[in-house]
Amino acid sequence: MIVKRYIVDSMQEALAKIRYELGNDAVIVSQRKIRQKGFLGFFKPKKLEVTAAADDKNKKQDKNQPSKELEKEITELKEMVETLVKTQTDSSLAETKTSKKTAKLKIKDKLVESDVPEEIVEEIINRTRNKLSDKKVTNKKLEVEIINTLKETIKTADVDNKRIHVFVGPTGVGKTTTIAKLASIYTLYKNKKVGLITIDTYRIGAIEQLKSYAEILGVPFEVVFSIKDIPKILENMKKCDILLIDTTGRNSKNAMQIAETKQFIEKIQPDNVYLVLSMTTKQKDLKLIIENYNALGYNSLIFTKLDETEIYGGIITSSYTSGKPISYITTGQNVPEDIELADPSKLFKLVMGEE
Ligand SMILES: Nc1nc2c(ncn2[C@@H]2O[C@H](COP(=O)(O)OP(=O)(O)OP(=O)(O)O)[C@@H](O)[C@H]2O)c(=O)[nH]1
Ligand SMILES: [Mg+2]
Repeated sequence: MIVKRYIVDSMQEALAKIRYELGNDAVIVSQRKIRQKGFLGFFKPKKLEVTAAADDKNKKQDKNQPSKELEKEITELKEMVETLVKTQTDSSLAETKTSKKTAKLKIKDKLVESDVPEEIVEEIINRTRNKLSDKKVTNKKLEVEIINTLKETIKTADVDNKRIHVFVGPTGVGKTTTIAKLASIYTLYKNKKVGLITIDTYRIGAIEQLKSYAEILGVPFEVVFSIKDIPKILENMKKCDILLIDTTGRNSKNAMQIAETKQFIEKIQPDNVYLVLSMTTKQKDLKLIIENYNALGYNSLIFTKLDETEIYGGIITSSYTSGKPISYITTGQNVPEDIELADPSKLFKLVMGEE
């Protein structure tokens, strides 16, 4: 049996020493606080005296050779420290990675502020990233490229040279008013012979609304009550340079209504189908409308009521979802003043809040 006394500052220190010198099986025989010796001992903090005992066989064979247990513990400790360091490095690496990825892309904030749905924003950013051959681009470069993607997304189309135009879209977005504006411009400023047709016999007053514009402009006007009337009506209007055809506003979620309008369009065989969308529509709904109206094979977009909002993210949402060009934008109820040919750079500035 070996008995040893340790004067230490703490129990922790004592245990470490005992374990090291006497082994794991050592037992503490006693402990007490003692005052340090010497003149100044009184003023110094008390020390701890610990007495421990261990069997001879447990005594370390060689003070300089750590015991098996200690060796094991040291290895375990080493491993723990290594894992700790690794986890810390990993997480700080991950942090830098994500912070790089999500690091304030100003353009992203702009799009989100403009109510562009999150999934569209992410798609635009990912599409841009994939386009870049160098995957380790700086945020600055990525921003520039995203702006390019956005600019590419906003396409415009001049469909003035086409003859038969059908206007489709949800209820109340401004289809009839837009037709009246365009009919006035073609007649009064472009010297074209316009014919107005409506297949909207659904809503009370719809016929009269377009008819009154036709009368003011002095242009031919026809109502399609049934699909079978179409060939005859088109024949009646064969001398017109441009035919503008109004349709009933449809709830895009009603597939039956969409299918009904589709039958008319198939019979008319227009050169261009405009999908008329209001900028005041929520962008999640715009996305849905665009997808549901796909069945009608529209070629270009008209955005109305830009005067009624200050958030123009719908331009991106609609262009991105449809992939179709924008032909006109309308900015008020006045016929014919409040309509403009779509200008991509102006539209982009609107989205960015720079216009
Ligand atoms: N502020 C504003 N109002 C508009 C604009 N375009 C149309 N409107 C108004 O929106 C309302 C509906 O217009 P309509 O042309 O009847 O809409 P519609 O799409 O033909 O409607 P339905 O035939 O019922 O589906 C009217 O009060 C128009 O004056 C625009 O650009 N800005
Ligand atoms: Mg209408």
